[in-house]
Amino acid sequence: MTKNSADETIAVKTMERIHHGFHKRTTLAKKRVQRMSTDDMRKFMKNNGFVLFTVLAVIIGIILGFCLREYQMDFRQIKYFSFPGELLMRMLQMLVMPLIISSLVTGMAALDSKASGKMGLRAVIYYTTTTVLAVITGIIMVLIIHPGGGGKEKMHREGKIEEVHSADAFMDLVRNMFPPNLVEACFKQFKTNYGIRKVKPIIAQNETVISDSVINNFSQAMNLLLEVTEEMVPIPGSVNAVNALGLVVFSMSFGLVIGKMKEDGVILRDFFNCLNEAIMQLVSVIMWYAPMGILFLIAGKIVEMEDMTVVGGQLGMYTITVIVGLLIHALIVLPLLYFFITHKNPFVFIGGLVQALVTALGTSSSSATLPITFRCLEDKIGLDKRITRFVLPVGATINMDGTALYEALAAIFIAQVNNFELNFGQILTISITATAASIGAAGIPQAGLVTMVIVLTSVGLPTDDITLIIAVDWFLDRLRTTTNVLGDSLGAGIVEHLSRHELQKMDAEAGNFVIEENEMKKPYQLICQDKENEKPIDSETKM
Ligand code: 7O9
Repeated sequence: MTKNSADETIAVKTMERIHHGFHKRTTLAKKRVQRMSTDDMRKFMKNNGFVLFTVLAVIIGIILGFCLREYQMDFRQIKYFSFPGELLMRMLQMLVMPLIISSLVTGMAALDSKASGKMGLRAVIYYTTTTVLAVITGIIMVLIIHPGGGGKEKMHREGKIEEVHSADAFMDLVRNMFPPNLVEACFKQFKTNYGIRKVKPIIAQNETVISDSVINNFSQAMNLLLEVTEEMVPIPGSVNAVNALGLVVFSMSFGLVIGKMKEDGVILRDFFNCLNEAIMQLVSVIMWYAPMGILFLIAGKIVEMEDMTVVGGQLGMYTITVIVGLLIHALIVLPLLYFFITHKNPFVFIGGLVQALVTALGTSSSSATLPITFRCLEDKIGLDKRITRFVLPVGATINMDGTALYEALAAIFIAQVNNFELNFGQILTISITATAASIGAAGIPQAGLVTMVIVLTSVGLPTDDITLIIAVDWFLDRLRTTTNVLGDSLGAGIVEHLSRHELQKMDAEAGNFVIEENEMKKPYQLICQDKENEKPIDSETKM
């Protein structure tokens, strides 16, 4: 065969292949339209059936919990009863670490440093804006409703408060950003403890004086020895908890470097990409168990809770204030922000998130909910994976709108029960510390109460009064967590919208022409929503 005829054959074959591909795609498209009613209805039912299960689980859980309270189970029985819920928590937590590492590494590696810088900046602006808005909402609510009017004498107290030095907590946060041992970072966080050190009085340190005193005046020497005082000193320690902040910092830097290495980094990029896909498949399996787990988590908590008669008067009003504040932030402020930026219906978005929100309610941990949040955002809402992989873990670590709202509100409530008049400067201080505390919470060991102590000490409020609100904390934590998860997810939606041009540019550069195949993989809601999204492709194929 001559070179020319060989070229012709190749050209003809290529044409045939292109034609065949085109034909196949059009046939598939036609079939898709035909099957629309049956297939998509089935898919629709499948998706919504799942959501229905989850919501039903919450309702059944609440009813079952209240019914079983009558039987006054003992501690052992309650633990047995909560076992299926505990299993769900363990399964979710099992996936969190490989999930955040692999998603951050691939998420960062998929973006060049300029794009990731821009997106990172957008995410950070969103996080700070929404956190500040949350704090303002909380403060306005507590000032309007004024739940702490009647003093604290008659209020119920619960728990004990440990003393914390703000400077030490801040230094722990920075230390935790750089774990000296990555393996240890998976299960330990650095925490400053306090030890007692004996301090001699200055005069006693002078040898000659003390020996003279011993010789000359025995009782004077005894007095000097008795003057030895004790001092609290910081000593290094640790607590058993995942050092999320350290892992996040490491994974992001690692991903950025892999991205920079271009061809040389392909093996690692593929490895982490594959790891991420595999973990996400495990998440799909666990999602089938989630409704069952959530049912028992909620029922177990209701059976276990103390008698709620203590939640009368002021504590009841306080609870209502927090609920109203969180609802305003979650259902008005955040959706409005989403609407103004993206011009899309925020409630369609929230509708796709129901499972993640319910899981947050059941687990009261936004990090444990992270696997489900990923699934909802990528599969149901159809956000670009380059965005979710990068924005969600960072959001779960530093963006806690509900927590910020709660801490500012609680601090002012404690001021109110103490009849402590706060001036504008003090309210500003509370806002700033509450924002900072919510951003740093994941890096501060045993954050829950510690961050609250920091906020209170910043304006000189008595930290002991945290014991007044502990009785309702388990319940409000669940609502805060739900708000946190919603904030992170809407943030991912907003960052995706704002970054759409960069994403499209990256797609064009990567020469990706597989729009249709990807479109076909998307579930029902996504196809409907994508018309307004104008998002060309799914990132999966490019990585
Ligand atoms: C609420 F995303 C991960 F996986 F990287 C990640 C892992 C762990 C992110 C964060 C954490 C973490 O430890 N977070 C953390 C959050 C630690 C201590 C306190 C809090 C605050 O938690 C919220 C609250 O109490 O208001 C809430 N329960 O969002 O989980």
